[in-house]
Amino acid sequence: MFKHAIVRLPAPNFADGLTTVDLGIPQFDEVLRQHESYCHALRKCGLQITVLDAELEYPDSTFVEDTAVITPGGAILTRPGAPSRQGEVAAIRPALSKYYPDLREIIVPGTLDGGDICEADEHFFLGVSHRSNEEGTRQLAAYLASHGYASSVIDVLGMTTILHLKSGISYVGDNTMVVMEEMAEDPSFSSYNLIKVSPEESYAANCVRVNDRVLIAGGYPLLEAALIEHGFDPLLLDMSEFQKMDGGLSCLSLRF
Ligand code: CIR
Repeated sequence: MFKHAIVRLPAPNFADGLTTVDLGIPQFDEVLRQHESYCHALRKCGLQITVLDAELEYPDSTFVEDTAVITPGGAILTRPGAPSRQGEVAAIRPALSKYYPDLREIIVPGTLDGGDICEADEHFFLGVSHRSNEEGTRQLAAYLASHGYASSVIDVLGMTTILHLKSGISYVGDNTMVVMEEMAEDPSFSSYNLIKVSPEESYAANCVRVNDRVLIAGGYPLLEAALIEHGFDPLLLDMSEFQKMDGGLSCLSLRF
């Protein structure tokens, strides 16, 4: 069960952040509205939320998930792979250290984005991507092992359609993995029940189990129906403005 989440308000220069997609410029009033709905959804799932102020210096800083990896036993700050995002880590530290006084950190030459880390109960999948390097995943694996967690690496460097590992897979509990069709044959997932996401709905593969609900992006009826069929209770969120900046649903919060 999650009890808390940390989110950060989008800054007025949100549209100046990094993106690889060509979906238009996010409309700031709509960005704020969608962010507010996201916070409302987390509260509805029973979470107490810390809402951090917008950080003008870091237009991508509303994507807080990339700055830390949290386990039931402790938390570790990351070292984001995009140089423009590395300062976000110092900005999240005070909020996180209230809950995790013994914060660890990924250090040079490691790079790691939280979006590359998928926790599936006692096992963590660590993505090597254009943001997270092997050294970063090696440091995280050692940290996780010291807390009794197993991990394995999945290389997504060759996948041009996703930014992070979790853009393509999400663990939703009950031994079930939501997975983009093109990753579904990966032997790493052979012991899970798979909910496959068709190519036209691939953005929705990034979803989040929060207590009794699964938060998913709205407008993806096949995935919504598949989740219901598997006994999950989806909660739909409008994500269009975050999608324009390559942002998935999970990256808007740190949950613990
Ligand atoms: C970036 O490119 O870093 C941001 N514009 C989007 C980060 C999304 N993070 C995530 O999905 N974990």
